[in-house]
Amino acid sequence: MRKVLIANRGEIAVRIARACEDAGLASVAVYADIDADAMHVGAAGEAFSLGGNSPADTYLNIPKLLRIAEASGADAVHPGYGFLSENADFAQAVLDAGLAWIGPSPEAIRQLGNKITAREIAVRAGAPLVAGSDGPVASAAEARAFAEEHGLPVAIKAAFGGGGRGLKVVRELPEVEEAFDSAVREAVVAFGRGECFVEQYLDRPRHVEAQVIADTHGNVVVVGTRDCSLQRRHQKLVEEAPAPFLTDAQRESIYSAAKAICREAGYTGAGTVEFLVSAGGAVAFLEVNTRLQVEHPITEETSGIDLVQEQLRIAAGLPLSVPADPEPRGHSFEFRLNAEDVGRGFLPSPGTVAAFSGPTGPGIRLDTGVRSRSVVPPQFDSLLAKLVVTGADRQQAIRRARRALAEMEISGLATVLPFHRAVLEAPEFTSPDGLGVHTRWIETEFADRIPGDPEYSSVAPSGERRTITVDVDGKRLAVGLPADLLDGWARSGGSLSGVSSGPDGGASVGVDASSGPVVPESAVVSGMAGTVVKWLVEPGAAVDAGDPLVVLEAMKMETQVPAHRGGTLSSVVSAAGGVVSVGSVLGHIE
Ligand code: MV4
Repeated sequence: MRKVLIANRGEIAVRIARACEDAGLASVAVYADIDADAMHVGAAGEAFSLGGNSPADTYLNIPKLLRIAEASGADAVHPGYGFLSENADFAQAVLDAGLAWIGPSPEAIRQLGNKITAREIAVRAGAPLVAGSDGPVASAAEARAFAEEHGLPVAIKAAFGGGGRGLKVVRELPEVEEAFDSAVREAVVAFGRGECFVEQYLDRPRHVEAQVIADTHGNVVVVGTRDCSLQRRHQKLVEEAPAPFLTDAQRESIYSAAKAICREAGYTGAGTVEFLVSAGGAVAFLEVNTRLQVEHPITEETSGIDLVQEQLRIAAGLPLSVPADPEPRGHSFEFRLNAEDVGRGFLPSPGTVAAFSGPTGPGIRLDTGVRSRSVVPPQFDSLLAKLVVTGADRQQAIRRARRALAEMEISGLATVLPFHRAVLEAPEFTSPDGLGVHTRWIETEFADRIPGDPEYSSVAPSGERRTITVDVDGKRLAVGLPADLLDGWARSGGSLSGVSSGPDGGASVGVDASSGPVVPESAVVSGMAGTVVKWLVEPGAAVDAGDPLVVLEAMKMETQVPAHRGGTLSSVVSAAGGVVSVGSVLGHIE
């Protein structure tokens, strides 16, 4: 192996180019037109244009990548993460072209990429698992039978799901049918295959994963654990290593299951075995990611092992440079620096980075794909850089992270920096006595503590104000608020036309028509832009507040809109197939 083609962009392409240089290997970058001046292009020894700007024309285009590999004289391909990294056909095409593939075998990618066969491997390996269906379920009736036998809640999952697509949680038996149909529809739209399976659902778990490396000589090493519970809508935001507050028995179970699964799958390369740790402490295998992950640096910092170097060694047929599972040393956090506007529901905010200036000093590592004046195009991932902070223990790392995030400066576009600074003030996260966060914590308990970025957020006022009425302890008050604030709330999933009051008589909000658009109390308002898939209720039917009314689809994910109040569905304004935007009236409940 002498020259590596890097089939990726951004910070991970820079990271791989550095590893090649450190290993004495030449490297080749590829770039979309818009990335011609991007940082990853200069980081590699040479660079070739892909031509075009869509993902399909560039970093996902297998023929173009193979042609550039040949033209450049590359003898190996590193796919990074995302794009083609878990595409078994690409891995096979690379091997068929006589090149080394820096990743697991196409067969291992295929077996573990299908969550049904991955589960079968985990069963054979003796890994801890929640109860699940034996292979795919053929019908909603089979899914219902599973729920009747094992109890609720259950998760209906697409075999080829990912990023939350094709995942439906069922808490009441009558919901099984619609959830099953929805999971199958989503999976067909997103992956072209609708197979689904069913599992017992664990509520509020932590997400703990094991980093493994395996060579072609039969050596498998667990390099460490990570806790990745701080996610929003299946996008990780903060990760830490090693996973804190695990008992010895939990850690032992994760290490031995991760190794047994890799051996059973004939796995080689770097990979991640994911587990859920339930509130009660039970460990359950979830899935295997057959790639280098975004959060690999925190494991590198707490193990002293360069995971990309190990990937290069494994692909070259060398044994691991690591004799045994290393003991973790110190504690690391990773903060993903995404160009997203926290105040607008984490809306991607492409543009140009005006200034980019990172912290320095003890315990700081900044893996970046951008610098001052870099262009952040809208068609690719919004991850700009990763701030990795390490301390001797978790508390020192937290104090260092506060300091590092205060020093970090990114201007010109909105980033998630205000979110990270707020997380480090949350006692559930920083407490030395235990981890009070779980995989849905950001969207639930933390949701109303997420600040906007005053410089970029939608709350930068348009000047328009709207009056809403609220009940406070049963007393009706009129409150004038910036219209942008109410719109932002609607965008993040709230309903403009009304929120039901809690049993304790909490505030109920309705829009009064004193200024701005008039939305009658009867209106079911869309909190998102998307397409109407189907109505779950016929016009004329009685509904209770909270009943699921209509299914919307956006970005290949389905969402149910609940009734904002009880009454009769008097009319449907947006029928199935209709395209709606934020604030569109879907129908009326009289
Ligand atoms: C689960 C689960 C609870 N119980 N399976 C979400 C993505 C998909 N790949 C698997 N996911 C989950 N599967 C059972 N049996 C909870 C989740 C889940 C989740 C998992 C990891 C990290 C974040 C998550 C957020 C919501 C749900």
